[in-house]
Amino acid sequence: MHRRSRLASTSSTLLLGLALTACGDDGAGTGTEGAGASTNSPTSETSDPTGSPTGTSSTPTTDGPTTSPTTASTTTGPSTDTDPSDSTGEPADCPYDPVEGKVGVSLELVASGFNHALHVVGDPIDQDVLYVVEHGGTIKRIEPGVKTAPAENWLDVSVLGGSGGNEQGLFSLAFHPDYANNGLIYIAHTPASGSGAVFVTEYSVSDGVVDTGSARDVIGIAQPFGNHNGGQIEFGPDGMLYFGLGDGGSGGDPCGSGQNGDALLGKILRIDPTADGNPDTTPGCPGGQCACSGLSGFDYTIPADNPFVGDATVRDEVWATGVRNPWRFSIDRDDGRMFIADVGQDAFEEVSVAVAGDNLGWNDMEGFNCFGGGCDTSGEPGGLNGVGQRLPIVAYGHAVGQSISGIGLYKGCEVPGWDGIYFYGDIFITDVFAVAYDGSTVSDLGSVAQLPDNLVPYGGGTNAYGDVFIAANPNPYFGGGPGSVFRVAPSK
Ligand SMILES: [Ca+2]
Ligand SMILES: [Ca+2]
Ligand SMILES: [Ca+2]
Repeated sequence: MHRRSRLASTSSTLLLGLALTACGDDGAGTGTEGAGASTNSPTSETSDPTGSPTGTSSTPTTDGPTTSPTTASTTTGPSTDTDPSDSTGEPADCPYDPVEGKVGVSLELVASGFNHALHVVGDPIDQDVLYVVEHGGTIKRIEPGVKTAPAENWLDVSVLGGSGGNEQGLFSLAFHPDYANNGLIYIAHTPASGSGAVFVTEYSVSDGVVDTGSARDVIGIAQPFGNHNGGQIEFGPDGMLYFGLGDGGSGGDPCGSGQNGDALLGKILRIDPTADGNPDTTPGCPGGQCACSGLSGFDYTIPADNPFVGDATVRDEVWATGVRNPWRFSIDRDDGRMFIADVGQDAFEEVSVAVAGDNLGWNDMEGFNCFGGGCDTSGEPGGLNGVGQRLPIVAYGHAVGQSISGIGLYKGCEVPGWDGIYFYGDIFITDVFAVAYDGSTVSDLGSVAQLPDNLVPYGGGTNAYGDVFIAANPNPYFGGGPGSVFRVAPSK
């Protein structure tokens, strides 16, 4: 397969493109050739994906090539927190002295000692408090200034999400938009059996304590294979809950989920988790190797303005179709666009920016290329191809990385010039990449920082201030050792 160059244009007049500089020397031996400080990486030449894993690809996976990350250009800084929290849930005044103009990235260590950190979420009320989701089913509450993961768990659902496989367990946490009043939180996880489905479960919190007896499964979707569980949940600025689901697993989407409108697998869903009194069921899978039974006993509300309401060919819960394994995504809190880091098969990893009703192409396409059979490769990055499928804004081949992992969309007050920059990485390399997309022009900023100590990004998240945090773990995933959380900060 010939990889056509699909490098995005970078306008020198773009605020976003100018406002961030790559920081640190992306030296030799990173396995990220071409992924340095240029404006067109990691979409560097990747037509020779030698070293890519054989067989099915999954994420997180441990069968990728050994990488040799470089040392980091990382600074650790003091806690930047003041105490601007209020009781309204509204973002407080900026706790930082804003930095104007062109500024590089440093990775500020927040806290260490986590057991496979995957997701970082800010407390909507106590805005200087972070919650760190750990893969095995625990969530740690991190008070300002705390540098080591506390032994105490804020929530322990390890009994729910069996983590015997590297794609099973607890995936993400979301606070209800009206959390200050209703105390509701949501988690996404696999069931106690470890695989076979992905669930979103609601809990109520009072006086900061989770009532584990309040658990209510909002929605669950059966999976024919153990991998590609997706698992990101996040509320959008519209107050709705977005839920990313992988294609059901194995490799190559053998069940055809991505382009099957009757399936909820291979989709981004949009629901109101509030029960409306009408019971809901979710579909099973086709037969054969793709056999799985539908699930029932849920009650959520399908928003009347969902893009496929009224379209009998796609289920009403669906917001976007054609994703493979949207392990991490971030919603733009200003306009509702979704930046999706969609894990590729054996050739390309991609970032796409979706709006309601989009078809993101899988499994007709992998990145900008056809997967398996024919497809339409016309169109510009971020735009539509000739059959109406949304193309990525950036993609990179498996000579760069093997499994993309989204980190977060910057909306912070500290560096106004970074507004709208999406940070992402790959679980096989230490790089932190950055890209922005204003709806017409892609600003591919390439590698802007390196994680220290051979840590790699498994995910991240944001807080009420719009800061971006990185959940980093040792590479390889099961090689042992604790993970850390970093804040994306301006270099001093
Ligand atoms: Ca219902
Ligand atoms: Ca429909
Ligand atoms: Ca795609």
